[in-house]
Amino acid sequence: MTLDNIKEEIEKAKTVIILTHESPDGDAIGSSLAMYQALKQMGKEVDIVIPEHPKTFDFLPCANEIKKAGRDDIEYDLGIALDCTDTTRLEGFNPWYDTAKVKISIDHHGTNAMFADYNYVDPVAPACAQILIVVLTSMGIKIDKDIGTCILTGIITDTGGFKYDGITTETFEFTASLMRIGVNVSEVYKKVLQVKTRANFELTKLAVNRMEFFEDGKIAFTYITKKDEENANAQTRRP
Ligand SMILES: [Mn+2]
Repeated sequence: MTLDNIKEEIEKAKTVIILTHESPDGDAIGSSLAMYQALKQMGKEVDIVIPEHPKTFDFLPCANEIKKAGRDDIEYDLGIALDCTDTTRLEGFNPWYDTAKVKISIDHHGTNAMFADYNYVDPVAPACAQILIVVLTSMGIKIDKDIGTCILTGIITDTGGFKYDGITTETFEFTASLMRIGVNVSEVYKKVLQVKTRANFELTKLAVNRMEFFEDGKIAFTYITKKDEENANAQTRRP
């Protein structure tokens, strides 16, 4: 079974690189940081590479350990892609994934291209982070407050705050179990969905000002550019 293979490969690996999709959201970052901490708990030499991400997620445990690039002096024993439908979405950092001796992908998109050696894809899960509960538990990892906060961030982001189709009884059971170990669910909720950074506000302003309506107001169109994001200083970039 895939899950057994994944467990086995993770146990065997000494060096691991964790990657996620470009323009990472809370699920991408939360899932990656949860896996990163789990592998650290297991004593692995692990790198998490996310060249830039919205500042909203700077509060997450271990966010300051995220790297801009992988190591070029080694070929990683294992590459893990999270929340990622295909390798083109790994952007310019797929060389480290491509050269990894074994590749794992854990994802919840029905369109996943099954590009890895071991693909654990559950299209019914509302977030990649929710799949990690199963994966990490099967690996014997203790989901502590920090790992739980990262997983919760992924779930809250991808369910729009528990409101989209796809949330399950497990979503709430897991959230309840996090509350029991002291995770402040309402604080995470506010930080992820309600706090507006200055950059966020500036970008919203631009988007609203550029909005155009078509088809009798049934369709609204607007945009922001990469340049706008840079001007608003919206992203945390790794040096
Ligand atoms: Mn996701």
